[in-house]
Amino acid sequence: MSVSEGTAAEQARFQAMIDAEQRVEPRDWMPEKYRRSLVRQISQHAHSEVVGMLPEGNWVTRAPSLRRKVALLAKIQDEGGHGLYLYSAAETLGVSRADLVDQLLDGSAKYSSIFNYPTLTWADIGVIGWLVDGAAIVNQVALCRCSYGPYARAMELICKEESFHQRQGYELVMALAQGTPEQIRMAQDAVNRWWWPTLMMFGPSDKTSPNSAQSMAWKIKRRSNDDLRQHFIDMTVPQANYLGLTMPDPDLTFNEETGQYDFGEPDWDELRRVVSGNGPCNRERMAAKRKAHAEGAWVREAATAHAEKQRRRREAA
Ligand code: FAQ
Repeated sequence: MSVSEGTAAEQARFQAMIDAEQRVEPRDWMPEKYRRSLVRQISQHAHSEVVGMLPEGNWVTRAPSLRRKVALLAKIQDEGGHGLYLYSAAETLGVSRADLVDQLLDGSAKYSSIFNYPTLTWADIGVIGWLVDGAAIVNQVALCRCSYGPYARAMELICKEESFHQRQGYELVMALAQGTPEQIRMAQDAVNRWWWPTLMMFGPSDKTSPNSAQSMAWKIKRRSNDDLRQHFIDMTVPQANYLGLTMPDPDLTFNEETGQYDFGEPDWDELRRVVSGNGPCNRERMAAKRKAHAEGAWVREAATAHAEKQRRRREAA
């Protein structure tokens, strides 16, 4: 990997690759700002996957049946795996996973706002699968065409697993929506609490998103925040209609002319508050991550010692 300011020829070759839809690989020369923007986005994405295990982990011991418990455990394990792929993709850009994790733990790195909301009832677990994984897929399908090879390839595998997560969430919510009046009420309450935070996952509006224009020009991002949000809404509202559930937005209406749903304005102040560390569960999430990291220190030490012993053995042979 070469990340200097670059010669005119290197810059031209990089731009030609982007224009020709060729993937940039770790050994190719790339502008330093392109590299840094990728490290920023991929590491935030990795942190989101691992912090995202916490709200769901909260319900493992309370899943209502063995079948639901197994599905939830498998999903949470998948999210941990996604974090590992993504940390590895970031490492191809010359940063270490240990440094990225330190940035998460010292509070200097961001992770998705959505994981700072509490999971109050079992219905929240279904709604996370249906809405949160649904939103993640819409975003990540576009990222499968990201110009940086290792990130795009990680996205392809992750999208396949997220599709399964979304299906299990939808099936769980359907069971509740077809259940007793109390179960229906619980499902609707979860939708009411998660709908707006899910829409905020796509980031600020295009008018105020500082990174979008450059990321789109470099083909890191293929679709804008607002474009993806609209696509998610158009896809999801008919699913809610089928379930007999409603979204908590009085302005949500189908527009016959555009063929899309019109919707109300998300509370951008709330997004800013949550992203800056003041959401309902930010402190709890970070405390849990710091505790797990401290308690796992001996595992990292043992694995490093084992790897070192293996290396010496190979050298001696
Ligand atoms: N939360 O200029 P933009 C999942 C930040 S994975 C927190 O628009 P950009 C799987 C943004 O980073 C979910 N921060 O930024 C799962 C930037 O800060 P910076 C995660 C946010 O990068 C499911 C600043 O605001 N997915 O759910 C948020 O062009 C269930 C300005 O924003 C990804 O990370 C937010 N919602 O677009 C796991 C996908 N929105 O860096 C467990 C990859 C914005 O300048 C259970 N990432 N910010 O300091 C992306 O597509 C993009 O990075 C966006 C933001 C769309 C998130």
